[in-house]
Amino acid sequence: MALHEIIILPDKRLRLVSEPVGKITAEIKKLVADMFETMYDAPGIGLAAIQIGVAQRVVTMDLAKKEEDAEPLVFINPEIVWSSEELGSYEEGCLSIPEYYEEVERPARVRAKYLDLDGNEHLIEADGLLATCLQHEIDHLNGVLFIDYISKLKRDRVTKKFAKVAKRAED
Ligand code: GNR
Ligand code: NI
Repeated sequence: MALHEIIILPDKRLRLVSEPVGKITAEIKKLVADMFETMYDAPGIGLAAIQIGVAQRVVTMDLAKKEEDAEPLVFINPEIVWSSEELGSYEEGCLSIPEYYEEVERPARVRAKYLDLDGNEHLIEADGLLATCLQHEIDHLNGVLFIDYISKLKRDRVTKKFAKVAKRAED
């Protein structure tokens, strides 16, 4: 396994649309292992492959509380097939936009299909944090970030702040 650097705003790779996984090869399994190591180290509750610079439709997640046993989840080629009209609101954060948190409204419940690491297809219905996190991660696979859902004023403010930090790191 290997710990990877998490790419952060304004890295343009965060806006790429990731490619579907074809065959689940040893390389994909290594990618998943590296993603878990990187996600647990951060720490974060979810990670999309693009956050370590790999534009493949792979997501890792673990929503277990600190005092609970780990519950690693892997979603390959995840796709939302149904969303509730009812919305829910969560204070979201993103490892690619460190230390910035904002309330985001999304469908409260979703159904998603995905492949597991053996290539078997699953359909799940999610609510609560799982629904939020699944939508947040699938957005990453499509080059979408949670700040795309907040007001333009707030988005411009956070975008400028990260651009400034990146610029300062240059010189
Ligand atoms: O660690 C994370 N926490 C989180 C909290 C609320 C909504 C979404 C998330 S996902 C985030 C990790 C991350 O950036 N995944 O892409
Ligand atoms: Ni994120």
